[in-house]
Amino acid sequence: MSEFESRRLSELTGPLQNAESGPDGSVQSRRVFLARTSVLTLAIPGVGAALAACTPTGSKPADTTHRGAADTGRGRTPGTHNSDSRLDSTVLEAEHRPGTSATGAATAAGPNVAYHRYAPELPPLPTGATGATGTTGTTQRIHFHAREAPVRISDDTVVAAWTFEGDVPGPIVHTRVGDTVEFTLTNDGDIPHSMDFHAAQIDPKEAFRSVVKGQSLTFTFKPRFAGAFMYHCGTAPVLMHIGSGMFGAICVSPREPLAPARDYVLVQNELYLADTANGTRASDYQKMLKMMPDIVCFNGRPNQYVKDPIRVKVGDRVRFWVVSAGPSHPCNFHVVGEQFDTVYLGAPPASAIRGVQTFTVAPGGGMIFELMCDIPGEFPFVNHGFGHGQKGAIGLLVVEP
Ligand SMILES: [Cu+2]
Repeated sequence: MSEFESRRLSELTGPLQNAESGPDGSVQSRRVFLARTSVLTLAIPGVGAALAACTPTGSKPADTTHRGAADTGRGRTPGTHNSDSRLDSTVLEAEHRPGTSATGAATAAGPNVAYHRYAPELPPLPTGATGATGTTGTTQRIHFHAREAPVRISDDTVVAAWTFEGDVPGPIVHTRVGDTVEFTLTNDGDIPHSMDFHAAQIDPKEAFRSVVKGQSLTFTFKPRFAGAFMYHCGTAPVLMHIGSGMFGAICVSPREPLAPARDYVLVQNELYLADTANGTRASDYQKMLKMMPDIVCFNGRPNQYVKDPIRVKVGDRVRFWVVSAGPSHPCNFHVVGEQFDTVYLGAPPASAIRGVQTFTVAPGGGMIFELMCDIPGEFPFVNHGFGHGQKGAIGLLVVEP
């Protein structure tokens, strides 16, 4: 970043951080909040470019022969503008509390939403089936709907979430190096959303651009490297969209299978909560900026694997695919009473290190941790940054005889 850009960014972040409260503590002008947010996103390299690509002049014809090419035509009304950050003002102009995720669909019927445990098991690689969400040969077709919906994260808390497929995190995607992922996003939400796969090497201006309500976007890519990767909505402000639930894991296996193991996916995220009128909690953008989360958890729910542990047997190898979705904090992954015999710093099977107690997964990153369950017992897996562990980033691995 140049000195000019650096100075520009600091000029912009200052006012934004102070934009939330008026003299009486109420939220200040929605327009002021929005304007500053929009300008900030334009100042961030990549995000600004992505926004520019959302204009008609930024669109390019589809090139479906190129690896990672985006299909700009499917489901898209010709001439329709894609999102820019100004459209995110929907968040601020509706009847709900400004600067939160409390869009209408995200809060409707919130108190009546049922709790469910997020299944942490890595789904098997798709095999040969065909269909809307199946595979054809080595092509896996995936269709996600962006949807604003209430999600119960505990007995007493329902969050007005922005989701992929109605849950937080979104579905676990499992693919393989060199296979093709053909991904379609349809936006059923009120505000623009998008998809950014960290496992893809692709032109983000095309593939990761925002999609407005009722429209779809399709792109394809072939993962080059194995590993645990994050996916997330990249619509501005990205902080708000990740912080409101639009993230998940895409696990890429190497061509040569890894050693047999019990594979589990843990996506750590933070929640920054505000109250709404009907008791549903909403994600609070100003709290996100201050990076002081109310909850830090694995797979969207605090302490869910303490209440309902992950269970394996003595002799099992356990492989954790750990993704740190943030939006802002890392996961310092540790299993109490155990040691990782293998941690892959990069793509497995290369870059393995041995005999590890704790390793930090950066926000927006993912790593694979393996251990052998030689003895029975209850082994807590935690974010060993215990301010986060205390807020819900803890679970139990129960090793049965
Ligand atoms: Cu979004």
